[in-house]
Amino acid sequence: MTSFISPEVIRARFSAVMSDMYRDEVPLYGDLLTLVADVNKQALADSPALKKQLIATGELSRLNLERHGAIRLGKAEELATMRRLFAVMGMHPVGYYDLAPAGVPVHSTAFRALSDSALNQSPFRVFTSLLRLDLITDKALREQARNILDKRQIFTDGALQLIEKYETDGGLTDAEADIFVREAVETFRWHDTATVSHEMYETLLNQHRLIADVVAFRGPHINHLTPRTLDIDAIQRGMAERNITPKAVIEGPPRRNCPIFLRQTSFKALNEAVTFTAEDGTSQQGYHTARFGEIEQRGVALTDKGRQLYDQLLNETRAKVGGAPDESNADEYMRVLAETFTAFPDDNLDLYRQGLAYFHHFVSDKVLPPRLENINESHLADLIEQGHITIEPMVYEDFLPVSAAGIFQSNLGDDEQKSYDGISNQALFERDLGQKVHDLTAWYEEMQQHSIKACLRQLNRR
Ligand code: OOG
Ligand code: NI
Repeated sequence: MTSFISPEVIRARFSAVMSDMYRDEVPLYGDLLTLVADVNKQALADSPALKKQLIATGELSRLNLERHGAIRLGKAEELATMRRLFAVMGMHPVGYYDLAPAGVPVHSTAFRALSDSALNQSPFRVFTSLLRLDLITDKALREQARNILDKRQIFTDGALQLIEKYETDGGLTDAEADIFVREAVETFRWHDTATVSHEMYETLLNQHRLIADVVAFRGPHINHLTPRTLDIDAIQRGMAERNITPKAVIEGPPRRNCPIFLRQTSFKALNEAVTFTAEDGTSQQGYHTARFGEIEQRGVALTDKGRQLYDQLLNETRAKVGGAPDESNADEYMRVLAETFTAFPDDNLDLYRQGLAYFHHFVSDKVLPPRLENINESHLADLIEQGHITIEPMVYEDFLPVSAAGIFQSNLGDDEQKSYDGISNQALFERDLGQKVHDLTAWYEEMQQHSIKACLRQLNRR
């Protein structure tokens, strides 16, 4: 019998190969990794409690492997095939993000592993956007863009064959997995030649920079690869010291004792030389800005109730400073943000009791077992109160639409703040994708229930 290699191993290999490729292509990314490794080491040395937490949840061993990337696709078939490609690596679509209201003509999902143990083996994830050509107002240009995209094939024959093999056989052998990784990574590579003329590029650019980024190239080059830090404020300072200019504000919530959701910063996109090809076949030199650097700090996943409070406080902050933050009001924004978020409880037990965040549950080995028959969920609050069960934050594995829009915007140029009114269309996205996305909140809810049930079973056995 042939033995197959686990999707977790394929994903880990792919993530390492992708990281090496991106380091070769964007040397600044290598500098960021060094900075992040230094800051993380320091943060762990400074806080034994944080280290203990990350050991309990299994996150410590994955910390230095942790990355997310982002790509932007041009057509429905690309999205459907991308789903199949990621499935080979055990990555599945979670969540629907509509970026149109924030002025970015895409809708997106994130491909990632689904189980706790799979995530801890390799947390690699990819924020994947599909361009919404329907939001191009100029009908002739929309057709032109569609024709250009129709002609491209972003996957290699080798990758397509192995995806099919995986689907029919139910797995890949070790040797096949190596070939698959080599072939799959080709899709994400940077190309310094465009598929269109410089004139066409400019026309696309004038509709939206993002449209040019997708339509003018042969494939969906990975546009950033984001390592995870334990202290993003230290990173923001460290970037400035190394003469890497960070974006004006850190996206997401302010600094807190109990980090929530996701805080992200980035440095501006690189201006890269590109060769364009005119209609008559002659080549023209030009530039394109697409790729940038990003770093993130992850905190606890919030419940719907927590997310509502988060959105409310973020909106209040924006209203107080008069809109989305930029270079001119960065300090003011960060100050108002911190002040406004004092309304968000900043203690794990408070977050838990008020149902604002999700937690892992563990049976404590320090406290004698409770004298109770038939322990069930109604005892949970008391068990936690008395220390029989301890809780640790469940890390947020996903993305935030407002932050994502902020990251897109800061790298596209500040001139593009318009918003699209087109209807958000998850059903259309899922039709193009070829399946429904996993519901984001339901996923955390299920994980938390799973951890509670496991604890109760363990207590009842004693
Ligand atoms: C994706 C931006 C979203 C994040 O971390 O929120 C993202 C893109 O620029 O293509 O990666
Ligand atoms: Ni990102």
